[in-house]
Amino acid sequence: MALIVYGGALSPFVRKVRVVLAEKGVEYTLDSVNPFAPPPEFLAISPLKRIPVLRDTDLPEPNTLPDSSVICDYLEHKYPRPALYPADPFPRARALWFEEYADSLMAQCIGAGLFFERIVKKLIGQAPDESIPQKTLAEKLPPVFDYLETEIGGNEFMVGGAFSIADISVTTMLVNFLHSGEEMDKARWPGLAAYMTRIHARPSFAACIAQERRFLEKLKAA
Ligand SMILES: N[C@@H](CCC(=O)N[C@@H](CS)C(=O)NCC(=O)O)C(=O)O
Repeated sequence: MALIVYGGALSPFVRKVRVVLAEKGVEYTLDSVNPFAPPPEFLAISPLKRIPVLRDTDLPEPNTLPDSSVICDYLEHKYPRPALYPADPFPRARALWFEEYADSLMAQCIGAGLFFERIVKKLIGQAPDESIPQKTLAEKLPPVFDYLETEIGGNEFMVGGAFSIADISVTTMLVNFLHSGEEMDKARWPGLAAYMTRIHARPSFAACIAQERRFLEKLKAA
């Protein structure tokens, strides 16, 4: 297979790339890398020490790209159909904004503030500090969900009436919210809850989520 994705399946950023590949019907190999104990050769291709990194073996070296947003943009240009970025300038920019919002504030709240404490710490053998998720759930996440509830309104998709990188970026973060043992409050955020469930039911997301749940079940049992 020409494409190799380096990274762990539970990462929201790795999932974002995997969903883009699945939506475009592109085969790839997932090469597992633990970003908290990366092998030395990984540091050479990921100067920020983060996953994912993509390698395109169709190309001569250097043929690696770090960063999910850079990778997704590359995949969109290499495999344009189906398009996952709106064509018109303003909707395209709005989709990029939601990608940025997801990768920054949502990742901070859900990644560092919840998933890291409850799941990653277990994986790396550290003691969790449950006061961090409690503060995240009480103070940090509600304004994020309020904002998304307003933005989604009664629409099917976040931007431009079509599935896009905005939906992938926002809802990949929500997978980690669910993996952390939380549920979306349907009474408080009905539009967001329905939207999340709809997007997660797409085969591209559902396949990743099922695989990750099997892994998490084993982790719980261990
Ligand atoms: N902006 C990066 C963020 C990637 C990222 O933060 N990945 C996390 C895993 S979810 C990571 O590698 N963390 C390791 C670390 O921060 O040391 C992207 O979009 O790929």
